[in-house]
Amino acid sequence: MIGAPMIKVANIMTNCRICGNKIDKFMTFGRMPLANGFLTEAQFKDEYFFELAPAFCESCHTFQIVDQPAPEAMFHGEYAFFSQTSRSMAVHFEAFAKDTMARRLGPQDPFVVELGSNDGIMLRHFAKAGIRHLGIEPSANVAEAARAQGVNTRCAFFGAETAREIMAEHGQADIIQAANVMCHIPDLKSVAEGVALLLKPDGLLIFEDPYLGDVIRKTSYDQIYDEHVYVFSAMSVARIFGAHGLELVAVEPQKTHGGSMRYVVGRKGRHAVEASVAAALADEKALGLDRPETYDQFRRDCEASRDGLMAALNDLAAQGKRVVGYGATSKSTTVTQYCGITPRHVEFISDTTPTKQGKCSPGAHIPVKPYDAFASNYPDVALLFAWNHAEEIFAKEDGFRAAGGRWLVYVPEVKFIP
Ligand code: DWN
Repeated sequence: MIGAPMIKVANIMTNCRICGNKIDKFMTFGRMPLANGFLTEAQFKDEYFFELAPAFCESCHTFQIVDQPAPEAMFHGEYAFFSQTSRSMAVHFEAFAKDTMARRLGPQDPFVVELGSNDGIMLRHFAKAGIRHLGIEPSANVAEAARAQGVNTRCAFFGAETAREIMAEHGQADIIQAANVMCHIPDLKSVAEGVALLLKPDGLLIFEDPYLGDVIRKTSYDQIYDEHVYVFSAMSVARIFGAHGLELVAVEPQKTHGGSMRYVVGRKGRHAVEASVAAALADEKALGLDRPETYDQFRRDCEASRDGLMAALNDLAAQGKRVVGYGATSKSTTVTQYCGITPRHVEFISDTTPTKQGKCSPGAHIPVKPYDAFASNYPDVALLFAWNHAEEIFAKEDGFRAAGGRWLVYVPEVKFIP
């Protein structure tokens, strides 16, 4: 655990966080460190581990991890992830902000709140347009980065209490947005309560997160890690917010993070429910997201993916090939730890985030180096941990391919490119 108080408490759930039904893990990814717990050698001895094991609630169909480290252990003053490290995500968030402004925002002095506003990557567009806004961000360092760009930011976790404080200061919100945030919050009841308080009568909550349908279809098991306590579906979102007088009124699939879903939620009966909701629910039923057999199959798919990736990496090691990881993602912690990838397989991981460089990856302790280390001495193979940014990365890495380099990917299947 880096830069945070030594909180070793994990929240082990035997009951669903949403409906209270009994839950049990359907598989385990084993002993896991914090996904963003990049560390120095001196910190190896104090490294925090927990068991990463997902469960599916047979009653409300919410996919969740059983054991989660305390939020303060994961989100703190030295949080390693900054949204602005990917150009395509910056483009995506600008489009998200502009779509909200064009289609969802009323004309009269609207007020927009963003939960988990990170470094202000989305809210800065509202700030630029002169729209009243407030970001709620629990990690002090990223909140500061947002303020430096003129984005009003409060350093806090969001819940009913914070909602009351915001209302007292600014009034109710027209829009509450969140991107890749809701799935991080264990106490969603408090968030839904806060949303129900803070939203104007015709206001909307619009949020997006990695989509369970894509995780199951693509075996992208690396979306499961400490920070992602939930992986949502339309089924689970309808149920979670439905219990608080709110209703799912639209869903919009997104390409980001290997397949995400944007959910639009309003007060019950205040908005027409779009056809996209019924279509998504039918699609999820057809995919079996409400059936335990689907998750048994997912476990087998994860094992096959792990075996395929390790066969490829062991083969490369036996041939004496140089393999370098590309992107020290949070997701890669699940992959390295579950599969058993070590510095013997992957020499180092190249990453453009200064706070990760010079440290080692959590658990596997693979050194993280600046991009120059990759570009100045291309390896034989680059293991694409940042597979969700493949389009952006492939477009700028012609030189690596021209030098004979190959990509190794594992989502949706283990394969070499070209
Ligand atoms: O939900 C979450 C998502 C949105 O972001 C968080 N819990 C944490 C984080 O997850 P992640 O670390 O898996 O996200 P990314 O966007 O897949 O991380 C990409 C990593 O790769 C960053 O560390 C930056 C790096 N990178 C790079 O070195 N070169 C990225 C690109 C595009 C590049 O060209």
